[in-house]
Amino acid sequence: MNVSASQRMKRVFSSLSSKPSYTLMRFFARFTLLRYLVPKVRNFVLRYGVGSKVNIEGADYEPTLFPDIDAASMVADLKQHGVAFGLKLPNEIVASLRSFADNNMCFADRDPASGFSLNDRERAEKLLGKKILVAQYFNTVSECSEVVRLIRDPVLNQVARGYLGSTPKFVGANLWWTFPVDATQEDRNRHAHLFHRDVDDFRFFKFFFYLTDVEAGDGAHVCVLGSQGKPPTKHLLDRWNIRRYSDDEVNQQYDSGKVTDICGKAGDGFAEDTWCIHKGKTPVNRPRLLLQLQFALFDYGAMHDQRDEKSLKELM
Ligand SMILES: O=C(O)CCC(=O)C(=O)O
Ligand SMILES: [Fe+2]
Repeated sequence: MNVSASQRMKRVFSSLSSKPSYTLMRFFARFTLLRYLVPKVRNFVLRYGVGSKVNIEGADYEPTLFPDIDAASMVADLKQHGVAFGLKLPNEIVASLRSFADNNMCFADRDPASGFSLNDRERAEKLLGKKILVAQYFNTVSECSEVVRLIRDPVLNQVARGYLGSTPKFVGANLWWTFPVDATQEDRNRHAHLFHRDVDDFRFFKFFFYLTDVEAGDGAHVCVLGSQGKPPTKHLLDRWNIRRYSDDEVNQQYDSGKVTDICGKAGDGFAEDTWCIHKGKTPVNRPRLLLQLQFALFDYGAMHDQRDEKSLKELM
């Protein structure tokens, strides 16, 4: 899957004209100095009263779903390891999110034109002429009250504020299935099943909640502890390159104890700065349903799952 230099340039120019701030951030946010400076400048500007203070109305007043969580220790773990464990959703929230997933269309390959109901997956695969590795729901913030409840949760917001070092911005919810199929390499690459790091902002992180049990073989998320800013490199400039990494490269670069398959029960959650090296494993046994909530400094409009209802089509 070698993309030629001219194809790459074409992509960059088209992205620059459709999403200029996001594209520029993707270039600059790979540099450590800017990752350090931009949050400081943003803080300075916020302190002097420019810009909004909290983007989720009332975030600090709702009762938390995580009364046993020590936000400060989660923030410390996130800073040290790039990941922090210990979140647990109440059973009734898991049940409601599962029921949302059971009763709404999901979209193969995150394509608004490829909607199908869960029990129609086989038919959808026939219509698409391929196995479906990933299917995502859209408009969860407007359609699913549990997602809103989580976005507003004071403990999650406290973690976000602590880790980002200033007023957090909620920038997107994503809820998706990963199915145990013999997926093409192209789909595995497209759906983040190869090691990579995300450049989603100068500082950002995500909460992940498993909504199905995830044991070995069920598509665990894999994270390399402490790998923030330390990617495998083939040569000097590769340090600033954003690319996929092979399993071999990752296993050679880091101590085996650092490469962590995150298994868990339905409801288990963790926070991760995906500037760390990470990937999703392609499941071989059971499907995985995952809810992800992302917080950052700036909202480039690129991370959310909102789609115009009119663009959402069921596969026929
Ligand atoms: O499916 C996964 O576990 C990987 C997802 C991922 O790469 C991400 O959320 O940034
Ligand atoms: Fe990622």
